Amino acid sequence: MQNLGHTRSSYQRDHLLLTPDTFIRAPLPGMKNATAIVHVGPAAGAAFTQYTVELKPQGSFQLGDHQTFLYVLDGAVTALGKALTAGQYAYLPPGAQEIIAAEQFGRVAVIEKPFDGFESTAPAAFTGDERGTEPKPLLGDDALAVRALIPDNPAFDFAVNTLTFQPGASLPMVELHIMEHGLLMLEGEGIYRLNEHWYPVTAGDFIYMAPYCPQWFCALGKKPAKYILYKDWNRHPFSS
Ligand code: UGY
Ligand code: MN
Repeated sequence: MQNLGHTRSSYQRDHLLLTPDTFIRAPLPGMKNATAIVHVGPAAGAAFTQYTVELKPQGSFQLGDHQTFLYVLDGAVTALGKALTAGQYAYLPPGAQEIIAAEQFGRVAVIEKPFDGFESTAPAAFTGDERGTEPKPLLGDDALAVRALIPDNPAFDFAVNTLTFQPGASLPMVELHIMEHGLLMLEGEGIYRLNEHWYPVTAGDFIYMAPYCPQWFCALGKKPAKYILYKDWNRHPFSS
């Protein structure tokens, strides 16, 4: 734990890198035998919230008022009456009041976003399995596979994708866009460029990118690098 004051974590005007050595665990209201690592929220300027929940045996937590996306990282949890294991996920509309529970243990990535879609009501709840989603090459690059976990439907006001980079693969360009991102590194390692900083990143790290943060990634090492990525989507720029 003692790193003589050194960490890769960094908080800048338009991005945030949080590495596991700086994670602080605290339960959120309604959590039982569970704790949360809050990665980002309005306090850092984000229009969404992302946290990781760690559940012990008989652990549970209740969803808040906003629409929620859950992605199981480890273990097993029950949501919408289904047992979900690593790589499986669920979407819940606002006000679902769902209780997510683990019999043994679970680790879940949670994204919450106030609904701001084209339609007046949010889409219905659903569950899915990443293994059942079709990998699509990004801009024709077979070394970079994108899996969309949220249906391509304008009723949704955000997207969650996983991106898997073969060693040496990179984003085809430095991206600079109005959408913000929450990113959790799931596997492997690489270099993330965020604005004028180049960070070595590895599995377990979290990144927040504010609107217009210049961004680029290249996978290093001998194994693929993979991350799960939130972005606001299908929204007019006048939306809050
Ligand atoms: O979809 C995206 O904006 C994505 N390619 N960005 C990223 O990976 N930083
Ligand atoms: Mn992007």
